[in-house]
Amino acid sequence: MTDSPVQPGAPGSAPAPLEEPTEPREPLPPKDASDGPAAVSPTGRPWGGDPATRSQDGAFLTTAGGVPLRDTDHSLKAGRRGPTLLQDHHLREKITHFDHERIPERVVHARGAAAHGRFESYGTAARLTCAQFLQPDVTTPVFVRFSTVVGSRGSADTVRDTRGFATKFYTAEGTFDLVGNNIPVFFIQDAIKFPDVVHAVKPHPDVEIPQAQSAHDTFWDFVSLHTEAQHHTIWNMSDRGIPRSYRTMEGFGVHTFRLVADDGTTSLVKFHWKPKLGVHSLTWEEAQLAAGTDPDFHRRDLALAIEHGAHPQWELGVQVFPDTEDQVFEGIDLLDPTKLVPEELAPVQPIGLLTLDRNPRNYFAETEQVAFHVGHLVRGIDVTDDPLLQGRLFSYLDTQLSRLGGPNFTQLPINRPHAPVNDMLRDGMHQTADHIGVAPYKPNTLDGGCPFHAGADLAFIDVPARVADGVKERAQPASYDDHFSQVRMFWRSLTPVEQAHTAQAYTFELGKCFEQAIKERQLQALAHVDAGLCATVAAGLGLPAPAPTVEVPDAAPSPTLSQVGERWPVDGRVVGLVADPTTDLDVLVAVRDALDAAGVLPLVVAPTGGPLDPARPDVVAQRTWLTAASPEFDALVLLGAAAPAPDARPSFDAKAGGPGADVDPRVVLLVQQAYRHAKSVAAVPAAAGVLAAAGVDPQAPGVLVGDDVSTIAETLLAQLALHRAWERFPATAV
Ligand code: HDE
Repeated sequence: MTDSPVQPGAPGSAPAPLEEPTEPREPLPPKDASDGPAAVSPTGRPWGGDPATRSQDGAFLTTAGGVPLRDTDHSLKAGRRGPTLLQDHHLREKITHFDHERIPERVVHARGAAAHGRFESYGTAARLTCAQFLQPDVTTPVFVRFSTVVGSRGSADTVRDTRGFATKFYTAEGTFDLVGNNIPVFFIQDAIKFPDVVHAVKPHPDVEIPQAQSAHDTFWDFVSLHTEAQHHTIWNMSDRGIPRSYRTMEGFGVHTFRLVADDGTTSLVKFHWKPKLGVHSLTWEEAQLAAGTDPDFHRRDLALAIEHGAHPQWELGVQVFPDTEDQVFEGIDLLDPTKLVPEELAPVQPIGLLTLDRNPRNYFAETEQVAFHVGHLVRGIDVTDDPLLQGRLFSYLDTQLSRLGGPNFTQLPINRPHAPVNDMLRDGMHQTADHIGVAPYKPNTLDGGCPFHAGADLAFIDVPARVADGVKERAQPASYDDHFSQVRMFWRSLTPVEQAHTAQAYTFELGKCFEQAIKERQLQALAHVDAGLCATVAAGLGLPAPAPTVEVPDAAPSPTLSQVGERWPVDGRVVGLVADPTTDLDVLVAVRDALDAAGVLPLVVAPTGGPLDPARPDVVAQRTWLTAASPEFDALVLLGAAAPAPDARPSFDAKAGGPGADVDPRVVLLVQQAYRHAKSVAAVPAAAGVLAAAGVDPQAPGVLVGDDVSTIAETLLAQLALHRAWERFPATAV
């Protein structure tokens, strides 16, 4: 025993206490830094580069062990034309590491994009919760990851799907994760159904198609049978399923949470993120085009906006409900995650501001390795008995074990709490901490009783909430049985044009199914939502519209659920300035400056790359007629006649033959699509022929012909604030 490193009572060690200490003592002295010696070259000069980040700014290539290398392009061979030697330790290290570069992608939400930022608390929630980060004037660093749900890591951004909106707050009291979606309700009421709904929406298991789509038999088979999914499904079929940008999405905590104030009083809340730029969507055709022309549409949009200083912002708000024993508000069961509470009944009260202002440095290290967990809660915020949330409390920890390879994922830099960590969790795969002390257990005397339990003023609060009386059973309350009233409420809250889009989405998705019985069953479900919706979809499918078989209680519409009708800031909107060699560059520059001053991003779209006029290096093409794609632009300004450029491809020529032949076919296509998607199009008189070739009615709402720069800028900005010229959509009455 004499060579044991720590001997109670030995000279130089802390005196051995006879009983378990009751007071915290001074912490143990820190060990020497285990970083190893400073990085120096064999010549004694520093290498440069940061050894901790292993970045690429060091002077020389080394092995993982830091040995400088002279050649990484040739294997070590027995003769120039001979076999490669097993001895080549550099080859083996390089290839072995490469072989293991991938980790399992997330089973859901595999494709994502993320950013760093800050959360500034207004302090308005201080009366509801003692959570430190929600007190007045507290700013907390955050990392937010947005995602699609269904597709795999390499799928497209603009598919019709729910979007994840997960926020990690690195608070001074520990990490709080708000792991939400852009849709306020969920497909299922009980976590035990999650594998079912996910298996149904994922590609068919035999041939693994379709990728990132719900438009197939297994999804509609499930949701038409499991009708509690109908509410979430109608949100997906509405324009909410195809957001314009992550920056223009709402976020929802979905479940009801419980807040605890300093005096112990509790309230029930639902969390909402409200984007400062408003809630906007793509059209279905835009979403499909973008999935082909730019599968990274949302990822790019977020990264570019942040890089250009258009930092997206969301207000965090709460709907607050009394913590009554039944946990029901205005007849709505707060523990049922398929129900929302209309904002007209419980307004969203703002409690803080989120700003995203920094892109990740390394996608894998941050966006891929970030691990969210609904059980990452802080003092003052607790969960409720929502059976979906209860199951999630298990799943998020469990999934990281296979995804990140063991239980030490909170030690990864992106997951590291910003609060001191004093746990007694030890060892395991990928352990990087060098724990000090000999007694990772409680009670102990050998580490002076450390770590001590925190006092009531510091510790996480498990609210002593009453557990409902009852027997142990696999069942749910009767209030969960209403699957249609809020679906109807959502449908009735939409404007006619939004209803038309939703009906088209159902028709498209069911039109992709093969089984007649599935289509008929979903039509039956729609009959319970609205007879008009059911009839429109049935007509599109060429099937009879069934009559409802159950009575669905009516719910008043909730106008806040519509995305149409308000004016929003235009920051970060993108306008294409379509120019050619005949364009008056002074007009172009004046329009560009006016838009730029309003926070809009004008991009010059020219026949080729480079300057339009060698004498004007201030006007350079950012897109060419070949690379421009209409989904990228929120509006167009046509600044020239767009005569066909020599590289216009024959296939385009053929399509645009006839009346438009004197306009470049790629420009015609760009304008046609923008017009069809109800975007604003302004044209100087010299470009009137482009409008004609594209079939644009110069009198249509959102179309302007003229050369007065301030009128062009003002009209465009006013239109952009509305998102689209909604009147241009053929809103067939449904
Ligand atoms: Fe998730 N979910 N989920 N989910 N979820 C995951 O965790 C799960 C649910 C949400 O950007 C997984 O780390 C179950 C609702 C987001 O990293 C996994 C149930 C809501 C993200 C998991 C749900 C969400 C996830 C996969 C039903 C909105 C991405 C990888 C009980 C409130 C987070 C991972 C990120 C990710 C399980 C339902 C949102 C498997 C069992 C409801 C935003 O643990």
